[in-house]
Amino acid sequence: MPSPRTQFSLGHGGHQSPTGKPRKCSYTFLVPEQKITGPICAARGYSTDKDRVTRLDVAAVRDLLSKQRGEMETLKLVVDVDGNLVNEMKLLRKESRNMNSRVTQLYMQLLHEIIRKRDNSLELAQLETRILNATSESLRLASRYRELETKYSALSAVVNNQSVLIGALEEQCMQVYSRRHEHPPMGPPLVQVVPENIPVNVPRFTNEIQRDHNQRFVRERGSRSGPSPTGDTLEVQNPPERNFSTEGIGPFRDCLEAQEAGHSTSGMYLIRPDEAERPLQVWCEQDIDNGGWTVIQTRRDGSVNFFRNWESYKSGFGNIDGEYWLGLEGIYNLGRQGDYKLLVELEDWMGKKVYAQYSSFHLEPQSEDYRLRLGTYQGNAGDSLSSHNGKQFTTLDRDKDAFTGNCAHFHKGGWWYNACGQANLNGVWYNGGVYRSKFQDGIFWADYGGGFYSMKTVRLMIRPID
Ligand SMILES: [Ca+2]
Repeated sequence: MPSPRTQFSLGHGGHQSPTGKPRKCSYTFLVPEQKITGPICAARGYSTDKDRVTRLDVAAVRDLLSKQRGEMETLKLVVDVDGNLVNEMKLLRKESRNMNSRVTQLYMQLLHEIIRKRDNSLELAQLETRILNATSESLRLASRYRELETKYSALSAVVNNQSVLIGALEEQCMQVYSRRHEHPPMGPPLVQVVPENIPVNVPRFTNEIQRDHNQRFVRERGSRSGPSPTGDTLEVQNPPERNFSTEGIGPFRDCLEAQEAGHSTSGMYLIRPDEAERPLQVWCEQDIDNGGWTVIQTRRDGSVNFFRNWESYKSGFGNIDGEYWLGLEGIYNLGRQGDYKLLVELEDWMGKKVYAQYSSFHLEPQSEDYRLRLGTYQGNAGDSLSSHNGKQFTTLDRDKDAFTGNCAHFHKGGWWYNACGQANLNGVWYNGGVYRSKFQDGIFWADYGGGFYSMKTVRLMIRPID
């Protein structure tokens, strides 16, 4: 770039200096600075031509461009339409695929359903078969049960007959070996009641009997003669043990009065009936059937011997919190002070309890041998006591029954025997229910279990009529 003033220097030869040497001249041109306002072009002529062509071209190209643009638009539209079609196609394809898979799914479902239905129908058929089998099985069991019932009846009859036979044979043996000339006593007819209710258990023949009297009874059984009717092998000569004490709450007229006085728990109470000479200890049952029940007899474990004489049965014996007999005089005194009803509670060896209730109950005085007076029966144990209604009390040493012999001897207890009885609740306590004995001497209630089924527990209780 030149400075604002460009210097041009020109050399001039030929001149020489006075010193003999050629002289040199120099010129300096000052050129004013020229202002350049436009572009400096190196080849201006050619550019001008080119510029003119380009404008035409530009117009043409613009035309072309706009045409092409229009075509592009058209194409774009076409492309758009095509794109939409493609998309639609894609969607349709997708839908078709979905439909296919749905159809497959439905087909599988249908197959599954068909299989399931087939399974169901198979199961149904199996169930039907099973029901048919069960029905035939139950029919078979029912007929088997009937057979067993028949067998049971037959066996009961056999047991009864065999007992009679054994008795007869024993008597014959006794005649032969003891050379006794008098006829031995024949037993009373056996109870032949086929009870409506048979305690369900495995019949178990047992000779286990009352605990504290096992020895004696075994000995008696060993001799095969039974206890003598005179009872000299029993406790007749001994005063009966009795642990009745004067302890207890009371005295009240009876257990209902005790209950009404606010004593609502079952237990030992002291009572003194109106005409009684002395108070008596009793067990009051305040829990069942509204309470107020005076228990006059209990059997439950064979701990007390009930094969006793008249005096024992008159005055009572046993343990109030165990087995006991209140005493005929006491029961008589209770019964004469009001109107009483009687409840007999029986429990079999399966633990099932049944009841017999009599609408009224009292005893006649000793001068009438404590004759039993009963009202009408209701309950689920069966009525095995009404046949004893109006009968006097019989013990080993006081025969007031209708039988030629002494029923107390055969049934081994004291009771209002007829000839002899449908009930023997003061008999021998046998363990296990069904027992084997020469006579029907167990604690039986003929309408519940028959004559050779001994109850597990028994309670006789009385309560004033509401
Ligand atoms: Ca008699």
